[in-house]
This record gives sequence, C-alpha cells and structure tokens, in this order.
Amino acid sequence: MRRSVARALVRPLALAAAAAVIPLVGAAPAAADSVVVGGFPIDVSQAPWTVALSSRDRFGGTRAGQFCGGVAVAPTTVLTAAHCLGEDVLGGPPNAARDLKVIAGRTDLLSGKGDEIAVRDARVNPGYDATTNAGDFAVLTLTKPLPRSAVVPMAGAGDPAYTPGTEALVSGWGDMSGGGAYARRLHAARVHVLPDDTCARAYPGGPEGAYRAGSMLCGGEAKGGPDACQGDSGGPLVASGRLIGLVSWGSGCGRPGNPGVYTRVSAVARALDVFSGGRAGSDEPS
Ligand code: 4AZ
Repeated sequence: MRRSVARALVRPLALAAAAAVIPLVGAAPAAADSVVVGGFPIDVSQAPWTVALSSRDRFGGTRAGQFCGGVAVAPTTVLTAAHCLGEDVLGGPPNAARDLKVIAGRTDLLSGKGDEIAVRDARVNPGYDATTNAGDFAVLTLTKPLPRSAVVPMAGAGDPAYTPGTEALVSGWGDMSGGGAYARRLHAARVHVLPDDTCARAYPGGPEGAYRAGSMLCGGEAKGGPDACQGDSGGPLVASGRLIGLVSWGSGCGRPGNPGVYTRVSAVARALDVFSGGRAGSDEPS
C-alpha cells in the first residue's frame, strides 16, 4: 500500500466533511488508534504563523474547507506538505484548484475571524518522493500579504533548535484522537525532538515511508502520547521561536515506538533556492 500517508491524511477528513462532493472510492477509514493525541487548545495568537489550507469546493463547508495545515514563513509565502497538494487530494494539479485558500488569524474554523487569502501559485517540491515521503513540502504564494507578526523564521542547518531533547510545539486542526475527531479550534501539542536513530529504527522502510535523516526530523515522546495526526499535515513544528519541521507522516498517532515524522526545515530552506532559481516561471506541473 504505497502512498498510504497522503490517503491517511485527506480521505478520512474528506469523509468527515459530509458535504464533500468527491466520491471517495476505496477510501479506508482512519486508523482507529486507542491513544488520545495529547494536545490542548490554543489561541491562534499563540502560534500566529499556523494557517489552515482550505478548499470548500473539495471538502465542503462544515470545517471551512480545512484539509491540511500550513505555516507562514514570509508575508506572502506559506509552506505546507507536498502530500497535501497531491492529485488524489485536490483532484488535479494544485494551480487548477480555483478556491484553494489559506485561512490565517483564526482559532475557530467556523468563526469567520481572521483572513481567507487566495493562493496565487502553488509549487510542489519536484524532488518529493511519495514512496519514502522525502522532500514532503510545497510552497504557496498568497495574493495578499499576512502581517509580519504572523511570520516565523526558518531554522537553518546547524541551528541548536534541531538538537534532540529540544522541546517543540506542533499546532493544527487535525485529528485529536486518531479516530477521526477533527478539531474545530486550533490545538497544539508539546513534543521533543528525538534522535534520528529512534525514527530510523521505527521506520526502516515500509508501506508508510522510510526515515531519511537528511530531509526528515523525528519528533514526539518515547512513551507515545502527544503527536500530530491526520489533518495537521503541512503545519508547523516550532522550537525556540524558529520553524524546524512541517507535519509529514508517521504510523498512526501518538503510539509508543512510532514517533511523528516532520519535514526538516533546513532541507526545505536549502531546496528553496534551487526551487525558485531553477523553476521560477516554469509552468510545468511538478
Ligand atoms: C497524516 O496522515 C499523518 N503521527 C500526519 C502525522 C502523523 C501521522 C499521519 C504523525 O497526515
């Protein structure tokens, strides 16, 4: 079952959105983990860079169209996961999704607060590997800037925030139970950066992916518990005030021995140069 991660993220969410118009042929129900993903509600002002990706056309209005997370790294630049923008998710190339929006400054998805900003351009990392999940990031350009105060700096390679043991906060509107209880209000969970070999052992290569220390980051708690889950994908993992990870994948949510895997932001920063330099103006689907 290749690509189970992208499926795991969006299909259950689409199922949860009763108004979803897509026929979910072959959709599997969310993994029924018994573990509660130990987060807590926060106000978006506590992590103002956290945005929701929304398409009401695709996911219906019951959760304002939310289907993934994202993070503002510049006033008009939002990072998210590549697997959030797959054809299986959006039904076509990302730039063809007419109502793809970023919702910023909103804690309660249904409150109407904050801003809904249309996406001008969506670029999926051309190096994304859906088998291992390596390079799971995409770059969205917004039609209107977010306030500077809503932007989080990216941690570069060698930043001490990547050191195992560092406490980090992951935020999103994803599943709170591992069983399909998607949050209406923004939640966060406190996790620790874990040593690469913890994830290398947990994920040597299997149906869900393979841990690649150069482009991924391991986070969670050895005992299980607090973790990101379906619907949080693309959202931020922040430590010491800097962005270190994007929610990417894992086996279930909050399970002991199965930490969360994040896209390593230092690898994104590195790729971004090549990306905008090499691909700017290209209309090729990636
Ligand atoms: C997902 O399917 C997903 N527990 C995201 C994060 C994690 C697992 C799955 C980490 O999008």
